[in-house]
Amino acid sequence: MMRPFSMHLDFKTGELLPHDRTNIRKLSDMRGMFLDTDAELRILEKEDPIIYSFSERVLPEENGHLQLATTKISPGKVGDEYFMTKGHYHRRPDTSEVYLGLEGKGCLLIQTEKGDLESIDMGPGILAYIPPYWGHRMVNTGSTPFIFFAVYPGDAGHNYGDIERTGFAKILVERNGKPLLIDNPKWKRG
Ligand code: M6P
Ligand code: ZN
Repeated sequence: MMRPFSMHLDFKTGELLPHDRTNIRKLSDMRGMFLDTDAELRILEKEDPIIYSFSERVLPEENGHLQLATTKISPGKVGDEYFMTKGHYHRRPDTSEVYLGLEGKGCLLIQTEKGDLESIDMGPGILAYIPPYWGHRMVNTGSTPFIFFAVYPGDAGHNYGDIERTGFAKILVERNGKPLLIDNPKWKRG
């Protein structure tokens, strides 16, 4: 039987101590996921920016356990589309998740496979509950790193599937200096 434990979560930096691994997602790991592929190429000719990183404590991928992670999304855009996580459904689709905003300004996109989409503005202290069956992607709509904490069932797993090809039904772009949610022309109903 696992022994109880505690960790330290720095609310300003999102650092979770101790953690077992940090995963880094660069623009080259997300090819084709932003709408403006010409803008993506122009950036990649010069550099390969870190879009986001997330640190996890490795816990059993079993029913009854929980997974804990903090994610930091860099500020920035590809064309006029804000940096974001890949987004995913759960491999076990009947599992939920909690996202808690810690620092910066962001937006959560949540959608069903049929494309019923909702958005929730995120910031420090905003807690979002993602019910079973809803895919989820976080977007940094601010000019500083956007940091959030996540907790989800141990055996939820990740299903990127169609999201890697067609994305979400809507995308977040900057218009007149402000975020605007628009239809994603590439999206196809699952
Ligand atoms: C959060 C959690 C993780 C997820 C990570 C990055 O920390 O939801 O499960 O892996 O964000 O998001 P994604 O897997 O969509 O790239
Ligand atoms: Zn999830």
